[in-house]
Amino acid sequence: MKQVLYNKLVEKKRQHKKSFAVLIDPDKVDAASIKQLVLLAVNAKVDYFFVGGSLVISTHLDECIQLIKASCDIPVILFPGSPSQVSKYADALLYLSLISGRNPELLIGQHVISAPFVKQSGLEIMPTGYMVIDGGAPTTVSYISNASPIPADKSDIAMCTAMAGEMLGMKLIYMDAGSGAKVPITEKMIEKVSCSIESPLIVGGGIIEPEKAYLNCKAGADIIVVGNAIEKDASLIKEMSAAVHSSFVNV
Ligand code: 1GP
Repeated sequence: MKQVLYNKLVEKKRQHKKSFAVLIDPDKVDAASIKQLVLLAVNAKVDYFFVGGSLVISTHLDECIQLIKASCDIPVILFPGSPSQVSKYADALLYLSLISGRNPELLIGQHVISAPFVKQSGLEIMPTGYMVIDGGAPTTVSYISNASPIPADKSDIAMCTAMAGEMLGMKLIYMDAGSGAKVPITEKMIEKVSCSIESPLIVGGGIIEPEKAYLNCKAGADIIVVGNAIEKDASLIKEMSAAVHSSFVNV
């Protein structure tokens, strides 16, 4: 299996370099806003675009990705809420298994059904242990997944879940408070999880301030994902990206 982007991620982690990913929900963009986002992202040295959502209604996923790819070299990584959100035009796919939940469909069921199609896509597949953490109110992901999130103050559960995911062979761990979460994940939980795994750690959900992104990186996040806050104010890309990249410590 292809591991080009993944190997780069691992190398970045080895060098203690942090990355910033802008999450694009295909339902919330059109050609003009994509072009504006790409321009801002290139100028701000954004590392990745994540594309997807727990519920995507529009049918222009392929076009969105083609437009991004035609306008910049920033890798596009699919962050799918369902197998219908697979596009061969992206660079890679977060192959998510919802390890924080106990819904067999999202642990393995949908993967079985879509496996031949996903394999045929030619995408780089990134096996990802996906952990939803309680973000203070129900989010689309917590509702759609039909699974309880990990309570925000139960860092030990998060730690053990991430460890189990990694030992089961998952190459990335994604801790997500859910898009638009009222309360983002605590640094305490991020630190506990990051200290217990070797895999790169993605953190997102409810991050609206650059300072929070910076603190998350200091606590051990390797990739910070921001969606909602940028949908509301695209100019935030610059500050967020700078905050994430400034947390790099050359050791
Ligand atoms: C959600 O982690 C992402 O799955 C990003 O969340 O939209 O709240 O930034 P926000």
